[in-house]
Amino acid sequence: MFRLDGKVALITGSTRGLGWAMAQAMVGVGAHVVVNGRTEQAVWAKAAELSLGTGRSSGIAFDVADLSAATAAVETVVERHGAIDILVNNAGIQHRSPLADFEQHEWDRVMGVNLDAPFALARAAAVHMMGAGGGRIINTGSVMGQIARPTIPAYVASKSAIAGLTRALAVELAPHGITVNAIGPGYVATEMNTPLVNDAAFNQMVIDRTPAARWGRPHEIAAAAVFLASDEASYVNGQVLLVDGGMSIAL
Ligand code: GCO
Repeated sequence: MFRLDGKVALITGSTRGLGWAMAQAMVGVGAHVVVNGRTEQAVWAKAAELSLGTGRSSGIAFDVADLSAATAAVETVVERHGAIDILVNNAGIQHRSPLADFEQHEWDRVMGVNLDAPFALARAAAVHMMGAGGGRIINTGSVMGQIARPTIPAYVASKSAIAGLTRALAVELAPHGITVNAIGPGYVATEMNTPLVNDAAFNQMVIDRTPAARWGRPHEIAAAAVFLASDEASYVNGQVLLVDGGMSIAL
């Protein structure tokens, strides 16, 4: 169960953090993973590391915010590997600022990466998945698609919209054997959150507000991605699978 043998998976933002954990997990259960990041150097270094012993990894460098490059990259993946069976829209950014100081261009930048790119990539991948008779689209959402905190309006809005986009694509693509779901990580100790982990008061707040009383681990998010990508999740459609240690359901 939960094998991905023979599947081609494109994971955006997979040179580090949650994406890298997902890449390792999916290669570990048989997938060929196409690593993505913005720079050739990082992409090929991680692809080479991932290929060790399996040969089941390659790379493609593009900035997801460049929607034409992102769309073209999907075509390149299909040309190179014959298919795109799994798309993980994982690349995401954060911007934290009190509302009065929150610049419009920062809002636009977050929405571009976190929402516009997942839409464009899903649209491009779905065409090929429909032709192949099925596929998996997994969006990295967030617990912040369900709850919120001050100073991160663009991130909360983008992740809330990802939940809606996931449902919209799920209903349209399900008849084609394509499932579309999202993963909603809670507070995970990734590079994006280093400032929070290093802030003693914030760190304690996370521990106090999380029933599991700890930060999440990247491999715990990756396991959810493997499940949603697997044949065993063929009847899961339009869901946000929260992996948050219980934070979203606790007072
Ligand atoms: C923050 C954090 C959060 C979480 C994210 C996990 O600034 O509060 O970045 O947004 O890390 O929600 O999905």
